[in-house]
Amino acid sequence: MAAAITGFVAVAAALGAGHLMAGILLQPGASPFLAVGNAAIDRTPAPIKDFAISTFGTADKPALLIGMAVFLALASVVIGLVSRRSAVPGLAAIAVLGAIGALAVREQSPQSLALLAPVASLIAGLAAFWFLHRRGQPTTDLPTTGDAPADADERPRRPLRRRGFLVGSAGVAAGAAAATVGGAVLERRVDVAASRGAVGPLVPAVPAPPIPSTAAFPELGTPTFITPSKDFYRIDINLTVPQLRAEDAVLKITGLVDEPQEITFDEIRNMPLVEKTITMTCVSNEVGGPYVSTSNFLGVPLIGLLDRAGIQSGATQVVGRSFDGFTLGTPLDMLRDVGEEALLAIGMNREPLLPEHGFPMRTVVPGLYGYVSATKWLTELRLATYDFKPYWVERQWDGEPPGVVPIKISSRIDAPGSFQRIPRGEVTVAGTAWAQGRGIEKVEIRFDDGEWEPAELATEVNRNTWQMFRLTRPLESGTHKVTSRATDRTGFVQPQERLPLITPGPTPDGSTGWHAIDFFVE
Ligand SMILES: Nc1nc2c(c(=O)[nH]1)N[C@H]1C(S)=C(S)[C@@H](COP(=O)(O)O)O[C@H]1N2
Ligand SMILES: [Mo]
Repeated sequence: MAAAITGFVAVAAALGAGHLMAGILLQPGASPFLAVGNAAIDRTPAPIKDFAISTFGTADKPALLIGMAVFLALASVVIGLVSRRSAVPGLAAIAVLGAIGALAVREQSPQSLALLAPVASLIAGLAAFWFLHRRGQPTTDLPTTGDAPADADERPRRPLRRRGFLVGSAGVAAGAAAATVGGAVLERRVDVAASRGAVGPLVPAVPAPPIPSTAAFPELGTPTFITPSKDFYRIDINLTVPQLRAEDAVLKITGLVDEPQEITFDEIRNMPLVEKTITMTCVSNEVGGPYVSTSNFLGVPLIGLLDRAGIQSGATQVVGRSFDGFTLGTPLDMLRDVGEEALLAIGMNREPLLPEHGFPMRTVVPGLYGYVSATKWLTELRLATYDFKPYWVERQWDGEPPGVVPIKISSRIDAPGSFQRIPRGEVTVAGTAWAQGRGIEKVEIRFDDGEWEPAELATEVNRNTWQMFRLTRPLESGTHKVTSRATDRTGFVQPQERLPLITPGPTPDGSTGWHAIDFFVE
């Protein structure tokens, strides 16, 4: 028991010390535990990452952290148990864990100072293990043992020794907890909330047209037309939200340009802001899935900023780089096609971006999936060729033409819910369809594999947003199935064939297939 506690508490001390030092350094990413998690994410092959996203949804990161914590807890107990006789295996194992932490921090953190965190971790882990191991050893000579005859003195001293161990391990555990909390508190010194609060009201020079109340049927179960910012889907590779203050943010425009630029957040904030209503979609969204949301984005036209720098003729790809080093690439000609609609955004719904959605600035390109267009925590736009391989391209999700495809047409039934029981009488089916860039021409509904019937479309807002639909029919009691399919303004019909997201090769490039729901009429 003492051996297990020794291993467990020593590893906790190591993690706590690392977290505290990361807080002192103001580099959350230097915390060895988080760095190992981020390094693991970087190494996860795209299909597995995709599986994680579709299984755990946005909880994939807590799931990873909990998994790591459980693994470490078990490993630490084993480390303690195998060190009952000698401290050497435990010390060696802690040194190995420390080295893994240091390697991960070196990889994940651009600054060499960050290495102080895993070093602190290592020292704390070794010291705590050594200290507790000595106290937990019934056969080790403690200073109080003196040279009294073993047999006579063993009985009265045992409880004392055990108490010494328990007090020692409780003390170390409390220290580890305090260090962890301290690290978290210290990190708050980068006060992104205050920075965001200080941005002040964002008023567009060119507001988006108001959303008609007839554009959605939330009373029937469709989403509201504009997604409340806090409910906007979130997808990124980050375990912790990158903390970049507006006052520290500078956008560099580099690469194949005549005049490289450095534009501060304040300069952008003081440009005439335009507002665009755009529906964003993640390539990992399964048919019927939740990774699609709509916002009034506020910012300045992206292409105008790039043209200001003078794009050179060899450029084919616009690489967005994020504060944490993440990169993505947008084909320049696709960006040009979208024209003034693509934004360097600083706001959503008239407020500064939420930290999770890229505060202080990000890009948004209507019609393209997020992973090839929507860099959050943006720090640089580099005009490049396809020789540059962004994060996901390097990991097999093809970003080169024809790899970059426009967002695929899709429709989703939001009501009735899957397996919902509905009172006898009329059934109203309502849902959402999108084909950003092309617009929705019609949505058809079919009950129980019967004839397709056109649904009523809600008022269209613009071709870059989703469009709601509804249809009411009397249905007999029993189990029913309802299927939807949409057609875009070019006449392209949402295909029936379901392409799995997890396929070998340069896919996924977005899910296809019809959405169907089973429900029950009483
Ligand atoms: N810096 C950064 N930007 C990123 C990502 C990321 O992992 N890091 N993920 C992209 C993906 S895959 C999507 S779908 C969108 C999601 O943006 P949201 O979280 O604001 O909805 O952000 C994109 N921008
Ligand atoms: Mo995505």
